[in-house]
Amino acid sequence: MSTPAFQMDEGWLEFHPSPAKPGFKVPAGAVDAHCHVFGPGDTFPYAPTRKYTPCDASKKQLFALRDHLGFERNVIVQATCHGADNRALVDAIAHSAGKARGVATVSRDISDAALRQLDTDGVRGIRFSFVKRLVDVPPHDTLAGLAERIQPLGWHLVIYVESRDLPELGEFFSTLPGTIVFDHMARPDVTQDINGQAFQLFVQLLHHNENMWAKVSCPDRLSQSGPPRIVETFPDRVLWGTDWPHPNLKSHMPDDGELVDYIPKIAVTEALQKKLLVDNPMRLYWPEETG
Ligand code: 0GY
Repeated sequence: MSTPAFQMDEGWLEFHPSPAKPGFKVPAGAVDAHCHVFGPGDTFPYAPTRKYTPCDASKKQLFALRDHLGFERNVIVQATCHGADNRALVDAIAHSAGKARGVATVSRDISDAALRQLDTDGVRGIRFSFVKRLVDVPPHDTLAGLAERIQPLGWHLVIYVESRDLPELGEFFSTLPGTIVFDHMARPDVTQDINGQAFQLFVQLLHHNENMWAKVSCPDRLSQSGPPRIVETFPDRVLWGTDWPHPNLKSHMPDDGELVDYIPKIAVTEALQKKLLVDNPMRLYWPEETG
């Protein structure tokens, strides 16, 4: 047997090997708007600057999961373990028969021509992570400069931040141009009440900034005090994703079928489910197909 190019970190859990078939049937045209591909490391090596080494999770496995869960499309989000090397992401989009688009990570010195090439490749946004266990966060002016540069392409920003850092960063986020999507509802502290100050700060940010959206993903990371009512409050600015292959979960691994079955608890009517799973992601990622 050949040795893998990279050994995943100790304590890491691999994604669920045989997720259940969900009982909840997602609407036609549903988009899994937050998922990743990892490597495989022997073809697409992990970044030397990474803070973790994942298990390989290929495009083929992702597309099989998409079909199994009843989804039609994926938005593949560049994970920090690949740094600003978007080759695995672009390769996955290229092999998706038009059923995937992507969110890339780029460095400050990327040329306009390289940005345009990513656009041709199916990228529609860039991601900034402010999660210190995952990245060394670049200076704000670097990020603001990149945010300006993507506007002519019609792209948006995806921000991964933890709620405890929102008091410090919320004002900066309010100065950024264009649409901004927050991953995983800005990772609320699940030991605190959903009506408490920390989560309400995030809700207020969305109330005050109509360009801000929320991914209501990751109940596996967020559940303790019941589902927050974000989908009802901001029905046209929410997205949902599996977060497959669920990086950095060390104590339990969710069954992706069960995650899909959770959707009706956070999007409680058929109309809301259609906005969350079809209309909103299509508007952001396949706008040319929407009216
Ligand atoms: C997620 C969550 C995590 C990691 C990343 O890019 C990443 O490395 O996003 C995490 O560890 O919380 O969105 O998949």
